[in-house]
Amino acid sequence: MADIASLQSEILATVAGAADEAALEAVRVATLGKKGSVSALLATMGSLSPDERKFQGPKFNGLRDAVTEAITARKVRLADAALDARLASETLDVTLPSRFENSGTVHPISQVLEEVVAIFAELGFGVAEGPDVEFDDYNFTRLNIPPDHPARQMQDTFYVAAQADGDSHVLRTHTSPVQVRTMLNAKPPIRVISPGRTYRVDSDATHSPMFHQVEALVVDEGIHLGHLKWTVEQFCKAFFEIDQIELRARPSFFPFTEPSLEWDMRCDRRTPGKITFGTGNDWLELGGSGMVHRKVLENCGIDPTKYQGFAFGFGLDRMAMLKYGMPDIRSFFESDLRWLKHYGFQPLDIPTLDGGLSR
Ligand code: 2NM
Repeated sequence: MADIASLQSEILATVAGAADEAALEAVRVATLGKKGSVSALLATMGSLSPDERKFQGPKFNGLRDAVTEAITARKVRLADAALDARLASETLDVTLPSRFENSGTVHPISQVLEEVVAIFAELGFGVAEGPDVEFDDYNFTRLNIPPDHPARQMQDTFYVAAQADGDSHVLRTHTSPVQVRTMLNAKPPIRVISPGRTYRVDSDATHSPMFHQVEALVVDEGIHLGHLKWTVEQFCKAFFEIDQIELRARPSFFPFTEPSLEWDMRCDRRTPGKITFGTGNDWLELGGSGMVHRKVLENCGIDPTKYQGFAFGFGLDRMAMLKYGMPDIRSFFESDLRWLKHYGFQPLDIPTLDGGLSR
């Protein structure tokens, strides 16, 4: 009968010496495999007398368990070492461009946002942001929108369930509350745009319950309608990339501006599905504007006897649709890969005024 203790230490030494997973597998086959040394020993149990079996059985089983355990442990060590070696030897160049067929595209809204930011940056405007879930106070009250104003109605506004702080919240219906926050926190001169998501209870081909707005705000001494018109004009020329435009102002009403104006741009829509800007006999609605109401300035801690302001706002989605000829606002939010491939922009084409906004 073999000396089990010395057989075990011999096998464990071989296990410990196995240099890789293949060598270890060879040891396993040679010991625990069908024709292995340990298996052969276990096979002799059947021919032992009951007394011998009682004596040798536990030793055989102990040997098999010790060898199994040693091989398993060694296997884990070797696998870890193999992974470490692989990680050390393989490198991944994350700066390599992706394959064209796998690369994503810049969403038209992101592209148009970049274009708008670039245009206003050139004019000296900063970018201000605020939360989508906004205080009722900032979204309505401070903007001179009284409690009974139709804009507050449940049919138009997404109200948010009461919060622990007791304040009333809404999903902002415009980005004007960002302008409120800006005026509360900064001293004139103020020149900011506030791009972002806005929410209204509305859905059809030209309205989405979530859409994007950009508003511009200028507050300083001696600001007047001329500054407003010039800024709208500069923006439109740069955004639509045309030198000659004609703007038309219509009187309007917003609670937060006085006077209030809406701007149209001359265009040609005689060919169905196509708009040309600058010439033609038609008018395209751009957005609303006005001189910031003195009550709004007061509500935001600005002295209306010293400072004046103008503001205007437009829909980013609408601007994208007009510039790039997209017929349905809902397609912006459907994540249809074919649509994104068709209308999306290349990630490295950053819009600049001198390089061209929309290459
Ligand atoms: C518009 C139209 C007219 C506007 C007003 C203000 C604020 F906060 F200064 F009062 N921000 N934006 C404004 C004015 C927005 O969007 C159609």
